[in-house]
Amino acid sequence: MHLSPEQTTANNIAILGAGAIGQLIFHQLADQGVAAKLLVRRSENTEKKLTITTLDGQTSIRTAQMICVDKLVQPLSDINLLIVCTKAYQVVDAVSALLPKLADDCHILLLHNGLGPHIALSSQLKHHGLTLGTTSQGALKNTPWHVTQTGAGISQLGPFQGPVLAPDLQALLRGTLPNSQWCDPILPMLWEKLAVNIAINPLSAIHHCRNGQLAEPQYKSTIDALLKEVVTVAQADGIALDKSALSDRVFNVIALTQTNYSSMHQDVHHQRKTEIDAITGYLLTRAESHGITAATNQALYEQLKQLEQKYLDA
Ligand code: KPL
Repeated sequence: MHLSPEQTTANNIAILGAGAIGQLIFHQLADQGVAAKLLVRRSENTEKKLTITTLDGQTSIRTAQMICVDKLVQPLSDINLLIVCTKAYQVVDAVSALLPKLADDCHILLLHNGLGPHIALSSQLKHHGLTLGTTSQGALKNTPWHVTQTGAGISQLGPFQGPVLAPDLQALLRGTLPNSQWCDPILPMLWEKLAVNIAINPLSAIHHCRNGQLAEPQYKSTIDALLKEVVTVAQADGIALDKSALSDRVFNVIALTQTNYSSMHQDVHHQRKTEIDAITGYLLTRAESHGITAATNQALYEQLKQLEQKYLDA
């Protein structure tokens, strides 16, 4: 199926980052009649054909307006929502560089893995509303501009700072992201998702295994210790988490994604920088600020950093 590009509404949305999730959301917005612009690095300001294969096996091709952030001359004054889908370690630099080009009333939604960039950004955002979110939708890139949706997942969004996202944009996002919820407060939800990533990502990357293998008995006590530390640090941060509910959630995700390789496993496998600093690293930073030791997380963090350093330095 080939869809025409004139799917515009009064909502001017830009997606920063054209990874699998950024492209998936581009197509999901197009299904709602919104032609989002894609803000990327290393591209021409041009139109590109983007292809998606959805869970039901249907393939669609759409035209996207690409804007190269390194070649921005004009302000992006017409954008009223910026959805940030970059890697966690790119968020602060990428958003900071864009801020002077955005209108004061442009709302920002962070939709990356892990936590942390919201703290660094919050002092820079004088006027912009900031919404935080998490999505467990699955998507893989077959080629740079063809994504395949691999799992339905859920999305949770909620206000963090400044003006709250306008009701029509909230409604649009709720209609765009399948199984999505508006959560106020949002931080407990983001901590729960962080706990899942803390339990699964470093272990699967260090042991070169699929998520499903972490259900084997030899990993049980480590996962238990990792989650106990998460609960303690979250508590000190004012977030109450239930250890047994967290553990159920982690083993449920392990079962549901048993044949998948975690994103951190894939990053290590392809010798890319990982998101460990926004996952385990965030927990350790919060632990340190409260004078708490998180020994099991600390040990995995160091192991993963050593692994990563070997190929990043090579
Ligand atoms: O979010 C994930 C990731 O890989 O980053 C999980 C939930 C662990 C699924 O693989």
